[in-house]
Amino acid sequence: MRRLQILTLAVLLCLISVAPRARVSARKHRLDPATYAPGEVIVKLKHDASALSSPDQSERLARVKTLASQNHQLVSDRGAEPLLSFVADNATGRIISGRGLDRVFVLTFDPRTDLDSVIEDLRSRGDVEYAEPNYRIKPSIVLPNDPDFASQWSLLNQGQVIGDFLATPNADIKAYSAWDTTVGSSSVIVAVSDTGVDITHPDLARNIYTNPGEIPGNGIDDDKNGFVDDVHGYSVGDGNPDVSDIVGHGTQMAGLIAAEINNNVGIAGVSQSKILPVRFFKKLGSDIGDYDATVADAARSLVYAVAAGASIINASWRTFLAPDDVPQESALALKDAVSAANDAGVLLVCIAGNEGFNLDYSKIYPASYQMPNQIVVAASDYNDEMWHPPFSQFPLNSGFGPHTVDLAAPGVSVLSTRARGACPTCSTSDNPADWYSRADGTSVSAALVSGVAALVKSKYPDDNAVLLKRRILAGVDVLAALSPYVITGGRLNADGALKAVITFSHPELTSVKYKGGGEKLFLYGTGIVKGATAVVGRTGFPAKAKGSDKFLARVPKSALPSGTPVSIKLRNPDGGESQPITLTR
Ligand SMILES: [Ca+2]
Ligand SMILES: [Ca+2]
Ligand SMILES: [Ca+2]
Repeated sequence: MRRLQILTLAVLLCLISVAPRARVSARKHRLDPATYAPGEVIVKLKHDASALSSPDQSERLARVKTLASQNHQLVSDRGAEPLLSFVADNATGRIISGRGLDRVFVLTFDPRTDLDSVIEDLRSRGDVEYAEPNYRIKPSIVLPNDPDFASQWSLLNQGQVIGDFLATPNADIKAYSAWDTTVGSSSVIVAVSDTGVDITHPDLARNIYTNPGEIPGNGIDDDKNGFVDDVHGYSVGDGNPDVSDIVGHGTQMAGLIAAEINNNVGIAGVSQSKILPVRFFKKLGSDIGDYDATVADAARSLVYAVAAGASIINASWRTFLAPDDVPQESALALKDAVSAANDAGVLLVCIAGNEGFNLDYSKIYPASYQMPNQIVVAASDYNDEMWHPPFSQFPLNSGFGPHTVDLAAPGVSVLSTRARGACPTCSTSDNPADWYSRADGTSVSAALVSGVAALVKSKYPDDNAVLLKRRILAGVDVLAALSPYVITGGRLNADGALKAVITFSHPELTSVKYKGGGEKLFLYGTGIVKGATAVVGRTGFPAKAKGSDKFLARVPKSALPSGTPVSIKLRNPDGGESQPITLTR
């Protein structure tokens, strides 16, 4: 995909012409250059922008370049790229266009350019919906310490000694009890949006997702989803199917979620479900520390995961921004991608971060979008207290937020799989005993929540993100030590989530009618309440009441391609969904 874009760009180089013009920035807070990719700006055009009026992608791109380079010098080799290639007539394309991600472009300016002034300039244009730096993303890495096979206290805590400390019995997620109900279904896909996964690790290999429609290594996008040879996931940052772990972080997440149980090797993950590796961190140089990722890459990873059919996405990373520097709304392309996941009913498990921020006041992304499909996780320790430095409760290591962070889950000294090879936290040993390590942090906590979400989805295959989240939150063990810090006041409990009794509505959709001229979708049914969403294919549109049993959603033609049957259902805010009706325009 990327190669094609570059070819297209090469053809267009002649179009860059205008010289840079210096401008003085009036912004009070200048951006910290360490927080974004040098010279890169993400811009989203309005849907009626003149640059988008051509149906031809090359022509559109040329016009975007012209627009962007009016006052500033774009770099010549990759001056403007679409965030995601527009493939209108497949499922991926409709997910992309559903939230306008086909109108988002990554612009690369000369690195000496004053980006504050570029952004100010772009924001002043009538055609621009938003413009911002391409912020960097960091995985919440905590270096592992020595492996110890004695126990996985997070799953079953019997009061064992952990390092120099004594654990509290039952400060665990009750995985052993939960496994009496289910050990997880292989039809549930959990995307690990991360640094890659060691897919041949002996404790992971059999729980890695295989794309049934893709023939490996033939250079052809056999299943026509827009990604060539994506058999075991994809590397969306580098634009190739190599998902090997370049940092070691994603492999830890994968093991926590779904390491193989009862195989006489290593550890047990929470759920025997399928891991979909979606690498968005890019290798920048030959040094093992040379890797990076941006908001653009992270947004691509979420779209890929949704299109590939994941029902849960583990997002154990956050924007690099220090909360004091963060404007109220930022990383907006990532927000669009989270919206796309929300539309599709895909659960996004997010971290509260490892810096002790109170997210009620400090913004970190994606956690701070606070959308219905997001669950935000803090780290607790083996005594069921918030993760804190040794011998002192303050300040906390774990992020928290009594109004913004949903629950805590074990995140201290938790054993998981370790990637093999050359990467910052990889093992180079030939001894399989070294292919495990302990890790700390909210990344770990989020992965355990993703594992529990997979268990719940295994028991309730029809659950969407909202229902999965409600069961997980209803199932927590409420603990006095956690109550001041998280919304539920509790720690993850797998057994509790499986057994939680929740009530939700059962809206009924009786018929649908599309009036193409005005792009109006009328929905008729009962039990539909205020705030309902019309889910068309995998994109959501607000459904407004027009009388007692009639609802109206404004749905563009692109969501209902002529001659293609599309499933339409209604989703109430409590997560209750109607049966779908298939409509062909
Ligand atoms: Ca493919
Ligand atoms: Ca292929
Ligand atoms: Ca195992």
